[in-house]
Amino acid sequence: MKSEPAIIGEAKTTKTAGSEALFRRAKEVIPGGVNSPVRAFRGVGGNPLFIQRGDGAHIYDVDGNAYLDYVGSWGPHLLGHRPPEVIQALSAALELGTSFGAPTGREVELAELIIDAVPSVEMVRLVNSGTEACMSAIRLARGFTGRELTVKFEGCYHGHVDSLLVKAGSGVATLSLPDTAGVPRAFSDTTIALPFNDLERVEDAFRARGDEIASVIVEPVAGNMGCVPPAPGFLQGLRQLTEKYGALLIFDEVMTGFRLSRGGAQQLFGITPDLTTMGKIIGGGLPLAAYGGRKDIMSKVAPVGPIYQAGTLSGNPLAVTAGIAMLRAIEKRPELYDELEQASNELAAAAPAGVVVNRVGSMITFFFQPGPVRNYEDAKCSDTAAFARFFHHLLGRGIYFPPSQFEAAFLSTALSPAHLNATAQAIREFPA
Ligand code: KE4
Repeated sequence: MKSEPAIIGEAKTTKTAGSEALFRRAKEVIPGGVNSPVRAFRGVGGNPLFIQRGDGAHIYDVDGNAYLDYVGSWGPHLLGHRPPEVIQALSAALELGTSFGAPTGREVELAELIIDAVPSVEMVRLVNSGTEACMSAIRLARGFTGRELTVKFEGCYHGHVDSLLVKAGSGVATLSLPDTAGVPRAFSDTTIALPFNDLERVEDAFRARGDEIASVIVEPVAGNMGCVPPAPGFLQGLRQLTEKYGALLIFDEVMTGFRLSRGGAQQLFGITPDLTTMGKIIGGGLPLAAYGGRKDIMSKVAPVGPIYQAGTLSGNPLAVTAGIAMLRAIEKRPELYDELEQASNELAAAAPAGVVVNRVGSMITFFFQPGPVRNYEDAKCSDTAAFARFFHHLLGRGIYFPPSQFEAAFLSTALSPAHLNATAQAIREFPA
């Protein structure tokens, strides 16, 4: 085990020549020098750090600087970097090969683990990304209902699915991009985007076009406009409206799945969706996601049904191995969710004056505004320049937060009390 870095949280100047040189090279060959826009630090200014490795609660950049990691690869690393169970399983799996394009027993095992953990999932299909999972789930909903419209919520992000890039969150919000560049009007017209937490507007949409709406897709706890919890009764209201009008309720739990509880947000809030998308944690840091739900719906997916979805590397043996190790490790530690709830409460208590904190379990966002933040319009009133100063204040103290006001920070079980104390102290020292 490599030695822990120097005490985190003390202001220090950091050498970043290596990252800067790599960034210059990267921008010549990769759009914006990154393979995903939100990594580019456009939301906070400055240049992205190029990461050499991760271990436990830390990531280390190419210049040797250590950071407490509150991004966790945008969610997968619930147990911190390189959890022993995952690394050992992957090392053994490498001896068996990487991909076969044929079914493997491990895929069955992971499917069974997901079904055992997530209350509403009776059958599941493994894919490679959350985008694929959400794209497939809304297609399945259209095919199953024979309807064409999808209801989504402003500020929620379900991957770069053509028809869902309408008032989307995450990188789209961070970069203030026009919603539908490159997406034909015919696609975006199949999506109705409504304010999150506004049940009346959902009811109005169903009254007006209920017989055309195939599904409502929602992040049950929004993370892509920053963390925004569901208002009391909102999720239950969506469940009742979709049942009343014959539409499917899709919980996008790519971020919340296995993060907020072993059964995800649906277990935490006691709601049973028709379909669920998952990702991030279930791949243990490797490319793996899934969509699943009622057997009568999933049985419409090819090759048993007429709704096609496929993938060369779907259920990839290495990713599945990491996922199995992750879910088994989580299963052994049911107390981790209470521990992370207390940990995020400690950070929230350190918030500067004038900053409102939204959090659910290990998802937390410091909004630089008095609040409340209940939806995307509220979130957009935040002082993003102040957030950028906060981000760099923490970074200079060896603490790596998401480089955007419109993202959730993630806590991992690898964070020790000393790490949390140092982080809370650094937050308190932020000059308001
Ligand atoms: P991916 O295609 O990025 O695996 O998953 C898309 C997705 C779907 N649904 C939810 C709720 C998500 O949060 C995501 C992806 N999350 C972002 C971070 N907020 C990924 C980070 C990035 O785009 O680089």
